[in-house]
Amino acid sequence: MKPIACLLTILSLAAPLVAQQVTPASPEAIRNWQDARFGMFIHWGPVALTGREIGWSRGSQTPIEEYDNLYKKFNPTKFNADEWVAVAKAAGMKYMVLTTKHHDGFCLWDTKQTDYNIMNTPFKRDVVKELAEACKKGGIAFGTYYSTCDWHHPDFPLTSPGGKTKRESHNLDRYTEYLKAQTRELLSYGPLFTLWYDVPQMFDAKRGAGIINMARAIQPDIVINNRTGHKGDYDTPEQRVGGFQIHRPWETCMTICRQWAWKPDDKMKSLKECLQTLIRTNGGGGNLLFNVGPQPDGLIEPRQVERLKEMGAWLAKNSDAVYGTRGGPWKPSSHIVSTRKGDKIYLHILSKVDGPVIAPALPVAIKSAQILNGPTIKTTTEEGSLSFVVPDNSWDEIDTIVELTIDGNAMDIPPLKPATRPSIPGAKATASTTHKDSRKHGADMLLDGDPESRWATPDGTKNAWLQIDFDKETTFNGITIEEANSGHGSNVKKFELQKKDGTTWTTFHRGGALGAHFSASFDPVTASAIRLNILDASKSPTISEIFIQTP
Ligand code: FHN
Repeated sequence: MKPIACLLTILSLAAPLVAQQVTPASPEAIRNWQDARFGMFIHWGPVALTGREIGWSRGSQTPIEEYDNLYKKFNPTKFNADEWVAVAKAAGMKYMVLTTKHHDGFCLWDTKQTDYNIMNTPFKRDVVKELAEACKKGGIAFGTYYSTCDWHHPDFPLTSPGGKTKRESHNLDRYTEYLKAQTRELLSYGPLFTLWYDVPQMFDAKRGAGIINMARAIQPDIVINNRTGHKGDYDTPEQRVGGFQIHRPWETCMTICRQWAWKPDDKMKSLKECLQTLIRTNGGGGNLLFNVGPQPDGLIEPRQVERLKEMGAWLAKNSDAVYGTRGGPWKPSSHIVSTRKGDKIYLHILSKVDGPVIAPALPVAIKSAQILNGPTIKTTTEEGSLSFVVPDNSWDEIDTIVELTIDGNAMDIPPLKPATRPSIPGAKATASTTHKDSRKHGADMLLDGDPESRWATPDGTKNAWLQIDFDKETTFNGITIEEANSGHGSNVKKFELQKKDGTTWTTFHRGGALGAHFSASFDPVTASAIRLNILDASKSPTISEIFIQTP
């Protein structure tokens, strides 16, 4: 091949890669974003008038015509940006991300790109402007959520319900210019803490890179998530605590209730669930973006305000173990996660341990140890294990924090295996089938408390059962099942949970997918044994841990 032809071939192969290249966020900007650890997500818009889900209810529970005219009645007269900021600060949140435009296309700011915006409602006020100013005044960072897909916009190729309906005529390039113009408008309310894009239907890495490069040309230190079509600066596991990851920033986004937008009488998480979600997220190396959905009158629901205040009160006492920390050095296990900064390591013990707490030994000397804000404690390191005893009156039902001061920088310690203990003490696990390497992938791996070990099945297995025999009749009202190798999805497609009644098996829960962190709560069940019956799977099922929750 002639040299020029060879060069042209190389350039043509390299071109797509070059087109996907973006100017990365500065290390300082990433560090600042990670130090914040905890932020408020807000899903809000005229859809609050219906109490149904933002975007998704358009064309499903609410006819499109009705949904798209809600804005004409939207008049949240009790909206007060300073009050929202005060709620976030009282929760201990360091940043706020507002849905400026969700999949339904409605814009919460005075955009010049479309009339479908807040200025053409009875409210006639620029919510984004007021919130950006209130955040600045209140000393917390402000970021904007902006839906990459837009099921309302005539140029976007997909529409409601659920973005599954194709539009006859569309123009993605023209829509991309619309998105970029609106991004420029949002950046004008800045400097923004982050640009949080979402659901990049039809957007590939090249198109996403164009958005990122444009935004970074305007605000060089803007931090952008992984939902423009390009991987951006940070990952965004959703409605679950992300896995241990310290080489790339990430943030779990999760609802305080069940729905993203406001829903009357929605089930709200307990304080323990809220705080342990934050602690497990930080222990894995991530931020938590915790969502509220304000009411149609502009108020954040009082019970949610109260729950957030309770989180803030806990954080005020334990801030050293959260803000500015990073995950590790121990990888998380079911009952212990760790955070670290400077010469401090914080062990977060999330459920009471009878007897000594045991973890893999640190590779550095421990200079001192204490219960955070409490008594000093004695640590022992021998035969590769660190152990210590927590005084009986020091246990905290949500998180008992032990602060270790070490000789050196905690960030220099490589990741350590998790501190494990049996997830259901005294129980025994068996299975209908096991991978050929049963020593490594036997059913007992389910109960060892080590998220890195797993029960596995032979390739091609579509159904199997797991049985857990308790050491005595046991009553429980919840179960957590951690499916391994499931990424952001699930290989399990259908399952049922059964309890042993004498010699018969009775089903007490049925489900579809499992995933990395499946959990279910139900009326108390009493049994001597339970079974997880996997009825269908797309790949040979493999489960790393099973836990039960007792009333
Ligand atoms: O469809 C949206 C959903 O409504 C919500 O905004 C979440 C928040 O991360 N993002 C999408 C689902 O992944």
